[in-house]
Amino acid sequence: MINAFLFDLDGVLVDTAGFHYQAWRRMANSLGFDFTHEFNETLKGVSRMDSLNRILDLGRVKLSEEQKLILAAQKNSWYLELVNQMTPADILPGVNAFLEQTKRAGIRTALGSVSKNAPLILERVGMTGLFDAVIDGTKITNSKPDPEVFLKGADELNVPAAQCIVFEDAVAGIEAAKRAGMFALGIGTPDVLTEADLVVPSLEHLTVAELLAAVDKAQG
Ligand code: G16
Ligand code: MG
Repeated sequence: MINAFLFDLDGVLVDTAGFHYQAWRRMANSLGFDFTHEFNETLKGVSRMDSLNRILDLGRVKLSEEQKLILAAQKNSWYLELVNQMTPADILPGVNAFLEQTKRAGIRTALGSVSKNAPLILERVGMTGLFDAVIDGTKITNSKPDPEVFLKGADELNVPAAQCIVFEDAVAGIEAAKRAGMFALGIGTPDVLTEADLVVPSLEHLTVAELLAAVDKAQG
């Protein structure tokens, strides 16, 4: 029995995953190195400072904590230049229809994002107030793959973990969902999201009824 859907933000509801990639690459380039799309996959769902540390390790750049904070702020301001241009047209295909079906089915919803910018993004795309609970980077101490963000979401909704489906585009997010004891729906490709219970390319060609039927079948 499924009673709640927990949605990741970046890469599931809106395409800010591409904005993070652009801004981090701009920062790496300014330090004299670059990174690939494959490496970027390992950053998705990972907090700002953890992402920065991983990128600096890759480029073999050693900096003081103070210099790191300056770089993280620079990356965030480049990222926000892109976010501030967002409009409701930036909601990914199929998302609005899927959320309407979710409401009609009486399923509770939460946002589960480690981004500190999540409230701003929701506002830019006109989604503020749409979720029954919002867990963002200001409410958690551990970033994905730690399950904290999804456990807090389920807790605020008062729904047991086993009755939740997590919607995720990130390897770290799928791991967080599984560690939380939830069904993990991957948005992307099965070769990247290998630990997901089910993977679809986007929400565009999936209905709530189809998803619930697939979960029923998977759970026997
Ligand atoms: C997102 C992104 C990550 C980003 C993190 C922190 O997580 O996937 O790439 O580093 O948030 O974002 P910010 O710098 O805006 O606080 P999620 O959980 O929404 O996928
Ligand atoms: Mg994501």
